[in-house]
Order: sequence, then C-alpha cells, then structure tokens
Amino acid sequence: AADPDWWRQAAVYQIYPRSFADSNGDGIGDLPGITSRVPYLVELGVDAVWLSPFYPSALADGGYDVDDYRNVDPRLGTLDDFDEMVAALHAAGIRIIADIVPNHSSNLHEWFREALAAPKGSAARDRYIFRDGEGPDGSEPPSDWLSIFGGPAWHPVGDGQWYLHLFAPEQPDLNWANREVRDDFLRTIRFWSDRGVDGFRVDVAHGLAKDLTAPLRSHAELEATKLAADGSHPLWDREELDEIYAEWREVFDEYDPPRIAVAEAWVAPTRRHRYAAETSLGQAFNFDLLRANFSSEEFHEIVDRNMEFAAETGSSNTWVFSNHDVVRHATRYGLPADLSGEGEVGKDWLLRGGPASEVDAALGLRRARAATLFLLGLPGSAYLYQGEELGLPEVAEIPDASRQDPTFFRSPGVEVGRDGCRVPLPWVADAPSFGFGPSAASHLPQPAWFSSFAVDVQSADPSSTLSMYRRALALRHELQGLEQLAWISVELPSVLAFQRPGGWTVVTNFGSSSVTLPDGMRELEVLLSSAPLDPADAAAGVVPPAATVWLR
Ligand code: TEU
Ligand code: CA
Repeated sequence: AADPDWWRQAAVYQIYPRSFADSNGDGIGDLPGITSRVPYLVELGVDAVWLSPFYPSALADGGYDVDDYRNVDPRLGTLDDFDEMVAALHAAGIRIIADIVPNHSSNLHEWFREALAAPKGSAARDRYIFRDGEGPDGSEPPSDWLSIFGGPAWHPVGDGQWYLHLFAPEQPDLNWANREVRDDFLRTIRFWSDRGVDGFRVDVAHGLAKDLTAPLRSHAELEATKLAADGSHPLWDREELDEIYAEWREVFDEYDPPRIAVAEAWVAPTRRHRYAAETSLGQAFNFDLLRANFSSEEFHEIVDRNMEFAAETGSSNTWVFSNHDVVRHATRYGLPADLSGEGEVGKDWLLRGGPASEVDAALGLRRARAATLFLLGLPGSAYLYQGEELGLPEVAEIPDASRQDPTFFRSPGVEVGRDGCRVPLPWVADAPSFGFGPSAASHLPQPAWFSSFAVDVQSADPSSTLSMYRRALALRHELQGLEQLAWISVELPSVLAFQRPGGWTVVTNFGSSSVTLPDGMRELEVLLSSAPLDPADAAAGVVPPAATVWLR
C-alpha cells in the first residue's frame, strides 16, 4: 500500500511550467517539456513536483488568473499530455502537486462573464463579491480599499455595482459563502485527484472566507488590524476557513493514499496552525526562512519556533527559501548588511527587487549553498524552486518592454516586479535559448551569463551547485529518520550545529571567518560540504566562512 506519510519529509521541487522546458520551440514551457525532463528530476533526487498553474489563462498574473479550472492551457498542452506527464512522473517515483487558485477566478472565467451579463442581485453575481457603489448613481467605490497589486480593490461594471478584487482587476474574488462555488471546487479537486494528482498547493489559502455584512471599514483601519489577526478582519484569516477546508479534507480522504494539501497563507507564525491541522489542509508553508537574513540567531529562532509548531499541529515542518514571488535567495544573500531590516531582509528587496549593483554575487551564492545544506538537513519537507539547484541569481536586466508581472505595472514603488525569478531555465550552455527549447525563443529574455549556470556545464563539474544538490538529496534519503533535531552547543556565536537521529550532524558557519569545531566533533567524518574543504582543514575540524558541513 502507498505510504500515507510520503509528504512529511519530502523534497518538493516547484516547477513554473512556462519557464521550465519548451518542447515545440514557441518560447513557452509546456507539459511535454516537463515529461521530457523527468530523468533530470530523477537524477536531482526530488520526491515530488509542485506545478504552478497550467490552466487556460490570459496571463494577467502568470496563470494565477484561471479561466477554466479543469483544463490545460492549449499553449502548454492537452489533458492527454497531462496524463502522460503524470504517468511518467509516477513511473519514476515522483509525486505531483497541483496549484489550485480558489480565492479568485479570472475575469474571463465563464462564471464571471455570466455575472457581468446578469442583473444586479442575480444568482450569477452572487458567485462573486458585487456591491453597490457610493454616491447618487453608485459612481464611487463601496470603500477605499486597495488591492495587493496596487490601485483600488473595487472595479465598476457600469450599472452602479462594483466587484471586489484583492489582486489584479482581472482576478475577481469568488464568494465562498456561495454553495455553488464550494461545490465546484470540490469537483475540481476530484477531477485532478482522479487524474492522479497527489496533492494541492492552495493559493492565498487565508483569503477565501470574507464577511462584508458589517459597514465597510476604511483601508487604513483594516491595515492596522491585519497583523493583529484575531479573526475579526473581514478579508483575511477568518474562522469560516475551517469549515471550507474540512469539506476539502473529506474529499482528500476519499483517496488512497489521501491527497495532501499545503496552504499558502501569509499570516503571522502564530496564526498558521488552523491551515496545518489534520482536519484542514494538513500542511502550511512556513515563510520565516524566506524572510530571514543569513544569520545564526535568526535561523536558530526560526527552527525552534517551527519545531514547536510541528509538535503542536502534528503536521510536518515546511522549509522554503525561494518561490516564484520573491527575489532568488542567491541574490538576497549577496546584499550588503545595511539593506537588511531588523530581523528581515528588507521587505522591499524581497518582494520588489532593487539595483543589481548592490549585490555581491559570489557571496550570495556561497551563502545560498550553505543555507541549502542547512535547510536540507532539517526535519520536515523542503520546498525548492526551479533554478535554485543551479544557484541561479535573480535576473535584473529584463527590458521594461519584456516584463509581464502585474506588480511591475501596477504597484506603486515596485521597481522591477517578479519576472527576474521566472526566466526560462538554462539547460545547455551552447544552444539557442540555452536548451530551454529547440528554438531561440524564450517568453522572458535570458541573459548571456546564463551559459555559465547551464545544466550541462554543472553536470560535468563535481564542485557545481547542481552536483551539491544531487549529492545532498541522495544522502538525505539515506540519512532521513525521525522528525527530530537536537542542537549541539559549540560555543561559537556564528555557528549553528544540530544532530539528527542516526548521528547525522549539520554544522553551519554563518560568519565571515573560519571556525574550529570543539573536540569530539573533529573526529566525525565529513559527508558533504557546501564550500571547498581542504583535507587538512577537514581533519582539523575547520569550517570555512559561510559554509555548511554534514558530518557523521
Ligand atoms: O501569492 C499571494 C501573495 O500574497 C503574494 O501575492 C505576495 O504578496 C506577492 O507576490 C507580493 O508581490 C499568490 C501567488 O503565489 C502569486 O504568484 C499570485 O500573484 C497571487 O497569489 C494571486 O493569485
Ligand atoms: Ca512550448
């Protein structure tokens, strides 16, 4: 029988389908492209892939604006291609997690077209969140709310009514108090589960339940109560979510093994529990490391807090450094210290990017490698973002005319947006589109320096970042035991050391000079190092700056 706990310590690799591999040379990555790269995923050693949206979409938000939840974007392939991809992944022992986007549909979804054509007060409008405008003919929005992507959160439809969109205007929010909406998503979950999908990543999981019955408060007032998050906010992190996800859970449990789900919920760590509960989605992304500086104090605190979280919820930990929404960590870690705020990489930099000239690329990559071996040593599941195994930095030099991300076009203060982490992967140094596809086409331009990060170059180099990931993921499979961790005190402030069951020991030097480990640790065998290690140093227990070693 299939292991129902397969997800607890899985290494999950996020694929951004349009930028992974292009099978037909149109410059857009597709499902046959993913199928053709299954051997790469096997060699990398991941347990599962999570696919960002591959559904029909006008791409107002990179596919997070879904026109049809139970189909494949024709540019990416067909449902048959999907089935072939699932079969190839499963034959290789790799599970598949699909992204599901329940907070909003696209404005081109059949339901939204119906809503626009239907009168005020109709059943078709009730699937979304329509409200009368203010002023004599409803010409003013119902409130001054702002969308996350910038600009007003209400959009007029011409008859005095406005609809709510927390993201782009092309992403109208669905009304989860509506039974038809709930039933349709249950149907979608069954549709993909029946096609072999092993789990779901739930987009904006904290946003579905809304209560707009009371008079609408001002934007400023709501922003002020957002972080307090006591459940009283009309838009985020509400109690009613439990009931919604309990229904999903019943459907997940109809399958053997049960389908899994991981919540994308940008809530305070103390408010994450409801999503990870076993009666709910069962797992929740922990974005604490993604927001942290490369710092022993911060990493220590985050690990402790989340080990506690796992114990309290019975879920497993999730560890994330990068995804398709943030500046790649090889770049973040190359920032000068003064760009980092208290306890967080400057949020501006994380979400918006900044000038490339401020980045020390070599330091960034060195720290990224050290951080990776720290993360892969932790108990729980590791979510990796495509390209991080190549040590890819953020691509800064995308011409404005080529940019696609709505945050770039709409959000005040966003300098470059999220395209720089979504550039198609380099597979072959010396090929058109660096082997992304059979032609030179690439939907986002690839920089010339991508050649030195290409898979073929790194495969041939035992010291490359790709080789390190491959060895680490293989070793992790061998060493992985109980979800336990014990800190080892080494009395060196820049160093964190912990031991996993079976004697697997992970030591990270976050500092900028070498350290020597205490007696008792020097005798251990070095299994893996994130940085070149001179044999004499290894024997003497020296850990170089910004490096992690695995010992036993
Ligand atoms: O992200 C949700 C979310 O809150 C992020 O939008 C984050 O605040 C933002 O990226 C900062 O610019 C999810 C998806 O991961 C993201 O790609 C989508 O744009 C968003 O939902 C809307 O579906
Ligand atoms: Ca293609």
